[in-house]
Amino acid sequence: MANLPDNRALLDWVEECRALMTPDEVEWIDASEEQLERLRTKGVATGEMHRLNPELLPGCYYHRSHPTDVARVEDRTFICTTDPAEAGPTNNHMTPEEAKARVLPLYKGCMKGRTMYVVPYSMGPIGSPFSRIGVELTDSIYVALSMCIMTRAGQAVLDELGPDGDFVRCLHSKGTLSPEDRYILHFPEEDAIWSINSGYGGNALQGKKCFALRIASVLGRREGWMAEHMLIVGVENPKGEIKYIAAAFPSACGKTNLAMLIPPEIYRNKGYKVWCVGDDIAWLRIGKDGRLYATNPENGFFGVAPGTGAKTNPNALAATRQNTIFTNVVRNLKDNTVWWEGLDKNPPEYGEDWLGNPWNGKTATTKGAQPNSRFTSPIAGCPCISDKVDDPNGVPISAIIFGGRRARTAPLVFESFDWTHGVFVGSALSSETTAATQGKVGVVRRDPMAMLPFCGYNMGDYFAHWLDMGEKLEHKPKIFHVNWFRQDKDGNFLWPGFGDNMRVLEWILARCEDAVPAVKSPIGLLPRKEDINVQGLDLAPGALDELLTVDNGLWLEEVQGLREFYSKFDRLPDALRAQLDGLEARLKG
Ligand code: OXD
Ligand code: MN
Repeated sequence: MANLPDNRALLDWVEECRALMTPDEVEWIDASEEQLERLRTKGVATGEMHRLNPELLPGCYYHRSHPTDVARVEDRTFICTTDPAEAGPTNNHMTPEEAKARVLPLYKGCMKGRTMYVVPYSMGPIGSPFSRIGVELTDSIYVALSMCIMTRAGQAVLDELGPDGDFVRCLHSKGTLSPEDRYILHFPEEDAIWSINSGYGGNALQGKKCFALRIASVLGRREGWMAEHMLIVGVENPKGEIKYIAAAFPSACGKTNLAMLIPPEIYRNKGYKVWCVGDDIAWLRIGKDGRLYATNPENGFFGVAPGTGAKTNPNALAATRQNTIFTNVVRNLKDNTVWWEGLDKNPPEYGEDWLGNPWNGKTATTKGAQPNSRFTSPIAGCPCISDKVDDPNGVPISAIIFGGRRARTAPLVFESFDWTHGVFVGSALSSETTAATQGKVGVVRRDPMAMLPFCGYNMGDYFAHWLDMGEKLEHKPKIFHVNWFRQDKDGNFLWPGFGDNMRVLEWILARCEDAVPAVKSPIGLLPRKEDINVQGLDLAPGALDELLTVDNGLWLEEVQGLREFYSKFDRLPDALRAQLDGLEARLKG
């Protein structure tokens, strides 16, 4: 039994929501092992979850979401502010009144026959000045258990909250799972989140995108810090010094892989190591010493399963070998384990696909795992986890990296001229669709700072906030752009990626220490060819030259595309428009 604090605001709100949704029971989550085990057993009994092989996958469970409910629903995601201009041109908007009028009737009585779980959780180490508390009410055991993996949840959070502590009010119900009535609503004026009719993680585990990005971005602007869609990684050199990097890539561009990179053998032999602090979200603040500090507000990984294998990311795979909940992957009925495309070359013959149909991996013509199938794993299970993940002050950031998937335009790496130019580079972040995902190569999707679906306020103001943070930072991290996905004329990748991205990180960190010179180009500072270590790499002849080439013609097209994108924003800071003009002039120059 949880020990409840005498927090009137919390107790009144829980009672108000109970009266609205009328669950049969209310259970407070203290996250004791005894309670969690009872919930797992209940989840198995109701069929919500299936217990996997305790020898091969100890503490692991299998879950399926509804087939119409397998991804974030951006068209059903709203920022609910009194003034639509506060949500800005890149978000869906409803006023709080409109949103509540539409959704309150859906919540009415929606938990009848169910238990309402009250999940107190902390984003960030409990008690850190960086951290924030949320309380999620949910009628899903899967959500309650997943929140206990993804966040620090339970009694310690209630104790931290105490009688006067403030919290983000998070309301979730599976409802009927009806897609037409599915809503993901954010109320930044009252620090509240409501989602209904989805059980999918990105919509229902509200600590992640809803709180730690959309609501937190608003808090950050108000209070002078930043919530970003960034991994955090530490690179240890042979002297034992660790430098930290934060990097923003749009979804499906390899954030988790970079966060858990294994350096190539020549680096490992010299003593280089890489430590993962986080793979998806960074909260960034200015420290007393005038540097930028980052914490990972999460406590687990909500990773895409397909493509995660012993070659691509052995550290992520190791994290999934215990205490993990798998969603929508293949069930191997022979040994009661799981499988997905890209795990290994040995799919089960006697399996069940993500829809629950019999599936034989040796003869199947359809994919067994849903392409967005997931694992929810505790961060502690990752072999390269940094010993700083629980540090209340976070880690000092030496470099910020933006990255996208561009076949031709962006070079392997470049450095921005200064902070303002770096903010411009982030605002221009984009990725191209690939043949594999869309059937059409080269369609550019603009995704500023990889935050397009996650910025909780007007993106013009968000750019201004970035510029303002730069003004306040006495020691600014350098800002870089990378592109692991450059292709030759025949569509072959020029760069091997994965562990070999260490070679680029080495250049980036050398630049942060002014240890190597760089070459000025119209778009930024490029490496000299000899400063990228290619020892032991089997690059095609001329590949490195091509990787470092800037094609002025293509970049002038990029300027046009960006001008069009910028025309959406009525609150675009002048400094960014000036940067765009400056880039055009240099390219024409
Ligand atoms: C995620 C995403 O799930 O970016 O992390 O979509
Ligand atoms: Mn993400």
